[in-house]
Amino acid sequence: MFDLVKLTLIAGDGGNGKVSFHRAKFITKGGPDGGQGGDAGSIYVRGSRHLNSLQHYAGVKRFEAQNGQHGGKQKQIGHKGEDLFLEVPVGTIIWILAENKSSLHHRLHYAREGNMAPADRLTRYYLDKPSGNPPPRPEDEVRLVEAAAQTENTEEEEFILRSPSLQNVDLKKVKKVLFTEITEHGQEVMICRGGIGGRGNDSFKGSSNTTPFEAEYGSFGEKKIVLFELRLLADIGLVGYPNAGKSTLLSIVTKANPKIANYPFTTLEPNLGVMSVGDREVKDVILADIPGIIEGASEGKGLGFDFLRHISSCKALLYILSLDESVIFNQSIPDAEKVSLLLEQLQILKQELHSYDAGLAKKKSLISISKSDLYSNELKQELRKAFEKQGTAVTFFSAVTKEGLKELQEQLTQATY
Ligand SMILES: Nc1nc2c(ncn2[C@@H]2O[C@H](COP(=O)(O)OP(=O)(O)OP(=O)(O)O)[C@@H](O)[C@H]2O)c(=O)[nH]1
Ligand SMILES: [Mg+2]
Repeated sequence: MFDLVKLTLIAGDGGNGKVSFHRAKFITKGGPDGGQGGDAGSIYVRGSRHLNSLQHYAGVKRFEAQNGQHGGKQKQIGHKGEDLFLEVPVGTIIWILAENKSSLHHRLHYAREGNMAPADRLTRYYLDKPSGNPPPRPEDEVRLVEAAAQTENTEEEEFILRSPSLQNVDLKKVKKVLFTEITEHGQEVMICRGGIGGRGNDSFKGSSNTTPFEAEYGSFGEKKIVLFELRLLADIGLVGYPNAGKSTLLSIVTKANPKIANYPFTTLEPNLGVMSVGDREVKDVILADIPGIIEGASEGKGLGFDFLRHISSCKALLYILSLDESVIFNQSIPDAEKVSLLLEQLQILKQELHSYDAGLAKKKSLISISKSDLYSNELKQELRKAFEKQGTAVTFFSAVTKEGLKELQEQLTQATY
């Protein structure tokens, strides 16, 4: 699944102002007439409901908007550079990994939407003879976001900063800054502002300076290295150990067709399914089946837990607890121990979620025990009591006998309100 891409976005630079003087037959000492440079193109991100992955960014990773053209003689203003629009699916979150000075400046001082500051003119004036080309503008630089904002960098950040290109940066080591979230179809956000055109020498004339050799460089456009992250927009996240029956549940209550098998970590990437419940008023509830979580997932065990971001915007979670058949049918393990194993499983799952994101662990949640066809009535009774004692109701369900499924579907629907 293509749900994470790193892109380099470069807005155009503003065109330089021109230094020139009016020349015509019989006029040898005309006034300054150097035109202003054109404003550059900006880069926008636009939400689209017709997209459901970031697949279309698999190839090209670098996007540039047009520069503004330089100003000309006879007060000619340079052409404006064209804007660039990047379409992303609704649900895309945009992070900044690195940026140039004008982006940093803009973000720190004016980063309120709808409150666009005039682009900074950090490298401003140049002096020139009317005939020649302006001296080359000083180089722009791109730095890592957090590192640029800090006064002291760690050794690691220093190392990254020194790297000539930031292309090979390990994303896990970079502190990223949230830029925006695209939540609606048609939503447009300017992500890299184009530079503005520099003024030509015509703008610098005055009573004390009738022959200004002074003009402005166009300002730098914003450059950013960004991360587009697509989060699935699901109502309910299914959370459980590997092999608990999460994908099986999804396949029964929705039309989704996930891979199901009798070994752990069958599911490697999240699956979505739509559950339509209700007789008169049908409500669609989107379920997200994710890979299994084990103790130590937060330390990278199993498949880790990066995929948890897909359920971070869910309205509720369904914990699916399960015991291995070899445990359930093992006569030498007393029921009391099986009970505590399941109680403990819930604690571990919650802990792992908590270490990913404290908010996630606090979400509204339902507790269920899968594969109820394998449990004796006595054991079920004891489990019910034990969970109730802890203040949690537990629902048993089975994909084999269909026990509890209707009840569970109703509870899940209710939980989305
Ligand atoms: N007896 C019984 N077996 C079940 C039930 N539900 C699922 N299973 C079996 O349990 C095994 C695991 O099912 P999955 O749905 O793949 O489990 P999962 O939680 O998605 O597993 P991972 O993707 O590895 O995390 C499969 O062999 C299923 O056939 C059930 O209600 N009763
Ligand atoms: Mg699965």
